[in-house]
Amino acid sequence: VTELSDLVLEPAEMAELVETLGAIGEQLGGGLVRPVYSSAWALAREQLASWMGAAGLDVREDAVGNLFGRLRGAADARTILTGSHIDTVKLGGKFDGALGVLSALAAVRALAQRVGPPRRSVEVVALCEEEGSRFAASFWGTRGMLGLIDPAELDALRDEDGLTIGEAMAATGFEPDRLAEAVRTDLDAFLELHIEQGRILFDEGVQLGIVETITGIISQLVTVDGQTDHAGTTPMDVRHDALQGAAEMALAITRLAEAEGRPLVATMGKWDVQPGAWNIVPGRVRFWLDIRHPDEATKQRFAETARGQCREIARRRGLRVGSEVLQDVPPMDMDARLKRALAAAADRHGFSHKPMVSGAGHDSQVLARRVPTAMLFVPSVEGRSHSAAEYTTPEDAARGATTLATALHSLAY
Ligand code: HGY
Ligand code: MN
Ligand code: MN
Repeated sequence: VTELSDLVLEPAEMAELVETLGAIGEQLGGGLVRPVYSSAWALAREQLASWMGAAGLDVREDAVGNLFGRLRGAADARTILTGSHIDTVKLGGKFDGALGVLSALAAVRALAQRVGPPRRSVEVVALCEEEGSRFAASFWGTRGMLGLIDPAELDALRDEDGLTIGEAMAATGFEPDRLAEAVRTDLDAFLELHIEQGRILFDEGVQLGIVETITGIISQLVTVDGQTDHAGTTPMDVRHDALQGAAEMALAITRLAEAEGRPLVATMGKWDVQPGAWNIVPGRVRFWLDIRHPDEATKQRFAETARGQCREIARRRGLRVGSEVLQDVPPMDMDARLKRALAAAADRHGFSHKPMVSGAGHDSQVLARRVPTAMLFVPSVEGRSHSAAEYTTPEDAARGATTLATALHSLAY
């Protein structure tokens, strides 16, 4: 019989895993750069594969670069999958994605070594790409598993050096034309542990979050075209300054979001100003607009209103404006049975928990389209994330991994 203590993971073990993996891709000034199909990404996967192998799991990678460690069950055919993404944002932290992969590894390793073979197979996954930080791919690994990658993306998605995602795959040993082989139809459940990336659990002193709904995200690339002119000789009233127009649009969108109120958020974190000379009136400005809301209709309505404001400002300033939708994922509810399994697991250890909405996007919101899915949050100190300041204490990480191990045990044995 399984003792509850068999399912307990210790803080020291989690800290060791996080620091070892977190060193791969870490920059001298702090922060991680570990985009998909990069050398740091390949090294991180090698480290994970070696841990998985040492734990006695069957190690496999698929056509897009997702890495799996399988604990084979007596009834082997179907799979309970658990994990998260291994890629990071530019100068990200050591926990976003990684802690979900490492908690899955630690949990399944504990089950393998302390409990023995499960009835139903359990698999750890390091999803190859979630962040869209190198290519505007977003959820590339998950979309590969669900057959949601359009082959046209292989030649269309380019990184800042102009390399296509297909070329980057080939350069890392993956064959783009074997994409379809990544599709899986054997998944019965997906559990993703993730840092909260907000500060609700931290502020309220609650130990775990059980996600009800993951917010919807629409990302658009807004292009404003005006006219380059001499900065010194062109009077303000005759300019067609793309930057002034784009700046007015950014302010208008911000005011719209403030008027809409929580939980809507709008962010314009990435800008490109051309030709980018201090003494030339900018002719073309592009900004990436990220809009999120847990209600689909509200999300779409806000995006449309924002587009209308941009058109109005462009007209008034004699500019042209266009927007291209880069990703548009709907909000997604998590699976009731799996949420109950997570809550019951937390209760068995006396860990406090609360239901939450995720303001961050996650692979789970895509996998949930085809597979019953649930997410477990652990606290982020001061809610910091997408930053080198991202931190989760070893004690909180251990509670998360222990809860995951306990929930997996209730599902697979
Ligand atoms: O942007 C997000 O919410 C996620 O970290 N990709
Ligand atoms: Mn992230
Ligand atoms: Mn993440």
